[in-house]
Amino acid sequence: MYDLTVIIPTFNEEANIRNIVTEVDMVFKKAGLNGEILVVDDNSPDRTIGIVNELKKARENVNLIVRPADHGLSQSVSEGFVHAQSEIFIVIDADFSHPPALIPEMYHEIRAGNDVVIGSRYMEGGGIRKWPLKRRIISIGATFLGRLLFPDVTDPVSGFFAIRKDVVANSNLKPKGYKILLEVLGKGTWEKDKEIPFEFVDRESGTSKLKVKTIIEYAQQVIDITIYSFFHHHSAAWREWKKVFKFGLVGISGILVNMGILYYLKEYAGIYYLVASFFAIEFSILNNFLWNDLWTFRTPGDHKLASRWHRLVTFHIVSAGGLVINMGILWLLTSIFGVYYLVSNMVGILVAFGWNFFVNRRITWTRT
Ligand SMILES: Nc1nc2c(ncn2[C@@H]2O[C@H](COP(=O)(O)OP(=O)(O)O)[C@@H](O)[C@H]2O)c(=O)[nH]1
Ligand SMILES: [Mg+2]
Repeated sequence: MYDLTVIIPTFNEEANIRNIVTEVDMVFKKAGLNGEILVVDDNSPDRTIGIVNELKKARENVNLIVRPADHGLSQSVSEGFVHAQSEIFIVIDADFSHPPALIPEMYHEIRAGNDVVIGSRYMEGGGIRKWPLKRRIISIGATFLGRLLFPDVTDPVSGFFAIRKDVVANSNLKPKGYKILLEVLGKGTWEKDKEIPFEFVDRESGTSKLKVKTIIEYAQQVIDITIYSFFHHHSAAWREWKKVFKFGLVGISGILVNMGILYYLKEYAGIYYLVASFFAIEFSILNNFLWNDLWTFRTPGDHKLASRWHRLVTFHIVSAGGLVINMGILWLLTSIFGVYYLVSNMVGILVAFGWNFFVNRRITWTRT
């Protein structure tokens, strides 16, 4: 039994495979790790398979799976999960876009109790070198979509990550396309994650296999994970949905507070209704803040947040933005497009709700 398994998916990597295997093995030796290297190849027509077979002769910790059918990066990685001979898996590209030197740190973070450790390009200290604008835009779009499901993860589509075996052992991964990490986060069983920054470097040798089809498959995957989460309440995406529902309930309570205070101040205290409304709005914001702080976004233990005053101020600013969005849409749809004002207002409320939730989730109640 090995300490860990480094899974390397390959397709036509004859220019890189020897170097990456050698380097990973050197990292093992330096860190004193008894590691397995598992190459999962999609029956490459080039010399990849031959080279790995040669490497296997000299090193008994190198293994190879050749997949004759169901071609695909994610499928290959998840087949690697099934055949790996250890309890800790690390996935890394063959083309040196991911630094093997980080392998020991990822391994130790899993040993320290994290279920998932992600090499992140999008957190402080991370980055991307030598990527054309088109790739950057696609990646940012994919990351944005992925963050809707996992707002705490800065790089939910990274190809460089480590997991504990139990995370995927009983999950029914149906990966397609490129983004195996998103599938693991969506359908795996995990609580604690940690990200480590790294600088992604585009390949020097061989070619990328990203195609338009990949982008369409990715959108399907996001929808699939969303639907899956509705029926599997242990999933991390469901934890996120629960927050959306709670946020919505809190919003409704805020409407009641707003109406009640407006009515009271105007009818019983005789205050001019616009002045009364100002107080009603402020009280509803305070009401919502408290419920969201103590209930919706209550996080157990070690997830550090900004100070409560800080959160209160941010929440006010975001709420003000929501108000502007709501009124802006109401005005735009009604006065410019002639939509019935109650319909416009409904659209405005929904968009403002989306704004309030996501921005607060990402800024006010994000972990520091
Ligand atoms: N098994 C397998 N590996 C793949 C496939 N497509 C890409 N890879 C490997 O996955 C890693 C990342 O692929 P790459 O084309 O560099 O993607 P990019 O870095 O996003 O441009 C490399 O190690 C590839 O050899 C595939 O269909 N099957
Ligand atoms: Mg690459």
